[in-house]
Amino acid sequence: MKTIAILNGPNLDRLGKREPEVYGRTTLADLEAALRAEFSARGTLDFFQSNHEGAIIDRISAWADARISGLVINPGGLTHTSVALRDSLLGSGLTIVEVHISNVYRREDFRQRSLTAAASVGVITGLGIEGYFAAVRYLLSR
Ligand code: DHK
Repeated sequence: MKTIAILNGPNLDRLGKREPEVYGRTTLADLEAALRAEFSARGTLDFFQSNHEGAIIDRISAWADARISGLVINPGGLTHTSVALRDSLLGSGLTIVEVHISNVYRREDFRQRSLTAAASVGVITGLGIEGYFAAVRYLLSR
């Protein structure tokens, strides 16, 4: 069975409460339950959320060592700022899909640069939580 990791970065623990007009009303717990319901027959899903850059990088290293089949990452604000996260992703050797709930190209200029996207095979932005489903589906089908 393939293992797909789903990693959410800073502030995504507040999904459903945080700016619902931008990020929707689904909580992270509900999203994770819905992903499990959809995909658990086809693969093992391993979820992680942290507001701490170092904890995120440590987890990526562990997944890299475990040679999991794929990683879905929404790096939150670290997308636009973190060289360390970019280096971690590039060095992991993992197959990665970057997801953004909102369409970052319709928002502030600073959101239109992703330092992390170069580590991924593709980026999904603006499809709401559906982006996570599309990303997992893609990684399971490879
Ligand atoms: C989530 C965040 O927390 C922001 O910092 C990004 C992304 C966009 C999202 O759309 O999921 O800029």
